[in-house]
Order: sequence, then C-alpha cells, then structure tokens
Amino acid sequence: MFQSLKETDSQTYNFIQQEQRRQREELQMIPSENYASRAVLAPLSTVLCNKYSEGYPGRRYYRGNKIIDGLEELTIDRVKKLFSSEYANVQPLSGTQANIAVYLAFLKPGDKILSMELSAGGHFSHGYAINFTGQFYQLASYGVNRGTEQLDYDEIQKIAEREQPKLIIAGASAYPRIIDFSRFAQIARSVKAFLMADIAHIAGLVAAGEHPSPVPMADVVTLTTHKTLRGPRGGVILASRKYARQLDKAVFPGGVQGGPHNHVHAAKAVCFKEAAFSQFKDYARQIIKNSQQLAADLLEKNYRLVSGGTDNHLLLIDLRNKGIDGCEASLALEKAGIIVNKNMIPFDPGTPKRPSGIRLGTPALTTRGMKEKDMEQIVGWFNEVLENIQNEKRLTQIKNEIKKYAEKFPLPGV
Ligand code: DSN
Repeated sequence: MFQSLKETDSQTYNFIQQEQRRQREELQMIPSENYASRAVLAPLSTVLCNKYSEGYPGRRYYRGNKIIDGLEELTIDRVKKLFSSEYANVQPLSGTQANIAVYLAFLKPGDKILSMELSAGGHFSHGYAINFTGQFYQLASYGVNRGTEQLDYDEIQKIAEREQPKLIIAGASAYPRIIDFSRFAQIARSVKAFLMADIAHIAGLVAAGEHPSPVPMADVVTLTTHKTLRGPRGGVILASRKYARQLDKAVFPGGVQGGPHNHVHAAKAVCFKEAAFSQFKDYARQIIKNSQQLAADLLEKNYRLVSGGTDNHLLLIDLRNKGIDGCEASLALEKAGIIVNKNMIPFDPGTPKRPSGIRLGTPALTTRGMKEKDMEQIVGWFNEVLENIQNEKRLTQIKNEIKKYAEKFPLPGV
C-alpha cells in the first residue's frame, strides 16, 4: 500500500515518513496524544472508507450496508461492555462533536451550561464565549480552590444553586486530580440539572479501573478514543438506554456530521478489544506510576506543580519561580526534542498566548515502554533545557542525546 502511495504521490509519502521519524526521535509528552497499535491503524486505510452509511444499523438511508451494520454493532457492543454502559453511539467524529450532540439532545437555545473554567483546566467545547456554545446557550463556570488548586465541591454546589443550570459538565483537559463524579451527580440532582461527564482525557484510565467511572451516575458520558484509550481519532457517547433515541437523533441527522466514518468504527472496535486485555490494565497503571515519578523528580528540582502533584496521566507546571513563561519553555523544549503544551494555570496572571504554565503527560512515553527510571532521565534533560533556553548549541546536543535514547523504545504502529 505504501509502495503505491510512494509511486503516486511522493510528496504526501515524504510528509508521512518525516512525521514518523519525528514521532520516533522525540519525546511525545502532550498528555492527549498517544501511539495507536498496528492493529488499530490497519482498518483506517481500507475499503471501509468507500461506503456511505448515514443512519444506524438496520435503519440506513443507503443500501448495501449489511456488513457495515454488523461492524457498527460489534463496535457498539464492545464499548458498552468496556464501560458497562446501556447505550453507546460510536459515530461522533471527535470529542467536540460528541459534546455538541449532547447539547442538541438535552438543551434548548438559551438554556444554561455550568462547566469548568478554561484557565482552571476546562475545555473550549464545554461552553465558552469564543465557541458556538457562547452564542446559543447561557454560560456559567466553576474553578478550583485557590489554596488547594483542586475542585471545591461545596463551592460548585453553591454556584449550581445560584445559577440553576440545565446541564452541568464534569470533566477537564488539564486537571491532574481524581474527579469525584458521585459528588457531581449529587449536585446535579439537587438542582435538577442533567450531568454530562466528559472523560476524553481519562477514558483509558476509567476503562482499566484506574479512575472511578462516571457511567453509573452521570446522565451522559462523552469520550475520545485516541488519548489514554490509545485508539483512532474519534468520539463516543455513552448513556442510559432511555436517552438512546434523542442522542442518536442529535448525532445524525440533527447534528453536525453526515456519513459515519466506517473505517474509524473498525479501528475503534479494535481499540475497545485491546483495552479489555489485561495488558491494558498494566499499561494504565504504568501511565500513573510514570506520571507520579515525573512529578516527584520535578518537585525535587524545585518545579512548582499545580495542586502539588498528580493522580492521573498529566501534570501542570507553574513556571513563575523559574522566570520563564509556558510559551518560551515549550519552544525551547521542542528544539531539544521534548514536546509539551504551553498551558494556562489556575488564576494565571499571564495570557493564553503567554501562559505561566506547561502541561505534560505520560500516555505516549508509557506506550513506548518507558518506566520510572526513564522519567528521572527525562527530568534531567527537561531541567537542563529550561536552564539553557538561549544556548542553541546545548539544545541541539540534547536533541541528539534524546534521539539516541528514544531509539531503544520502538515506535508502535509501524
Ligand atoms: N486537544 C485536546 C487536548 O489536548 O486536551 C482537547 O481537545
């Protein structure tokens, strides 16, 4: 297959080769990224992408879908089993589209959403002025406690009582602690709001039993398949079966997408099978061990961690005591082959373009087989980079050292 690509379009082929090399030679520490296995990648370049199948198994708008129906049913059954959910929709093309479908299913224009502030770790699709949600819905937010930098559930209860939202969203893209979904459910029930849990980041940890699951207590759960779950890019909605009709209708035809991506459904099916293996539980446990080791080694080098540490796959570093911002730090780290995000921290005096923090995590490094002792080595390089951000020569030397080190850990999927 790649031979035909090379012959037909050498430019595209070359970009793929270059990106493959970059992923192999650098340390991928963006906590929402991972390496899918060969088995997950395989269905993505198959004839499944040739078929239109708008609708759902047994009720399609197009003929010729008997096989596609079987595939989608298999994918649905596997994800329902993995998360012990009564209902699943596997068609959302991304986590954001899964979230939008939930808003369409549960809200009317003008209803209020209560979600986590972006600077406290929330996500733009949870209701922000710059997002379409800001035009259609009223928005209210909760943050973290200034002292602990963790969710303050008593405070969220008070905000919910004051704001009377129709939908409460529990979930984040930059929160390093366990989320108490039971407490969120109590709060939502007390103000008669729906509860949506967005577990995009932690789906793999939840599937492996390494983070409490919101499925038994939330009205609806959204997730992505490509982060800690280690599948193809895409979204999923889980809920109790009583919401099946309204959620299916919101994804298609009511939502923001057309024909399902059947090749991605097949890759999702493989991902759900892999996530049920006992090796995946070991993997999820190792993600957290690596993350906590990374935290311990950073603390030892006098880095301030938001909330003091981590319970999951990611950490947030407040760089203010180092005299640099997240933008400068992430650029210098990239020059040395360490890929992280610049990120806002709670109560950040900086701006989204020049925030005070960086966000980093361990899902991808753990997939490559790295363990606690490798985290110690990585923190050594990390610290050297941030102490030498103007020293281009040293940054290049570190890049070469990392390249050599990374060679010991084969790139999955190739
Ligand atoms: N892009 C994802 C993340 O990095 O957290 C969220 O959309």
